[in-house]
Amino acid sequence: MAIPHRLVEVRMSAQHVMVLTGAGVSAESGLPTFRDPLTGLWERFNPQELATPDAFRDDPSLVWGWYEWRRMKALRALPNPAHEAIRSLQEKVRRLTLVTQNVDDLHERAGSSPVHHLHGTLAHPYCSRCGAPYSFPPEIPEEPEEGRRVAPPPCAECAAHVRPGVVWFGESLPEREWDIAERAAQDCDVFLCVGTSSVVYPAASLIEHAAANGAVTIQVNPNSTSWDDRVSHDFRGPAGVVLPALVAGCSLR
Ligand code: BJW
Ligand code: ZN
Repeated sequence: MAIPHRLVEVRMSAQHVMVLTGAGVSAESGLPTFRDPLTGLWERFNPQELATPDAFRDDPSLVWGWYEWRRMKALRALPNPAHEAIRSLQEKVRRLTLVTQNVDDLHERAGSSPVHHLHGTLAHPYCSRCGAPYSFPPEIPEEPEEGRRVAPPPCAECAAHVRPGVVWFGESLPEREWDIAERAAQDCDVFLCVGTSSVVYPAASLIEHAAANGAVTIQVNPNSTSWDDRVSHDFRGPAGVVLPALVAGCSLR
């Protein structure tokens, strides 16, 4: 893919690149997105029944089983060329802040560090009553069938249900991660937005802040979003193809 010369210059002079990723960055690893027509999770599952605190209170085994199914899928998935390209960009630019809405650990497994998870992670569940962290047993269980109920484990401290370590609708984002993301959006001179529909707030406000502060904004997505006409550069294609091309030949510092 041909990358415009002007964009190469932008990267050469960048002091601080912020990367925000969404489910689309893991799509080519075989993990379904939420809102893609036909393949998105919300085509087959109702978010109100799975991704809210009320849903967990009403049917903890349904919700825990669904997240176990997703955790097993993520454990068996491998980072793809998009994750690798972001890792390699981190090595090439002066400063890079990587913020993800994803709950998988594919950025970490591609070698990126640190990774700021705005919506938590599948790896760190905690007690729904006292907040005590829960550690999964080391052995990887069989992948449960889609939609199968699995009882959540009891908390070792208070015996209440352990819940997935993710951020549901109506819940606050982790304060420290959100602070880092907000500050990076104010400070960055290049904002790279990859594989997100940019509809879930407050994460979707980050590109707004970066653009308002004069950052060059770049979107990588095979489909249209409300940002198509507002970004400085819109790359319409899969992240696993576009990002390696974007990062190739970029030698900075
Ligand atoms: C590819 C590709 C390829 C495909 N390559 N790309 C302001 C206005 C309106 C509403 C609100 C607002 N502020 C807050 C709200 C409410 C709510 C919200 O935003 N609702 C909107 C949906 C309207 N937000 C919240 O509730 C948040 N909390 C909050 O604001 O707290 C304060 C508060 C407290 C009390 C009351 C009110 C406010 C929390 C949001 C938590 C989101 N949680 C989820 C589930 C997490 C756990 C889990 O994984 O199950 O997070 S929802 C789901 O959406 C998940 C994702 O991280 C998130 C974003 O989705 P993402 O990543 O963008 O995925 P998709 O599927 O939408 O898009 C994928 C994209 O990839 C597509 O564009 C494809 O085209 C593309 N793609 N293949 C590149 N190969
Ligand atoms: Zn507890």
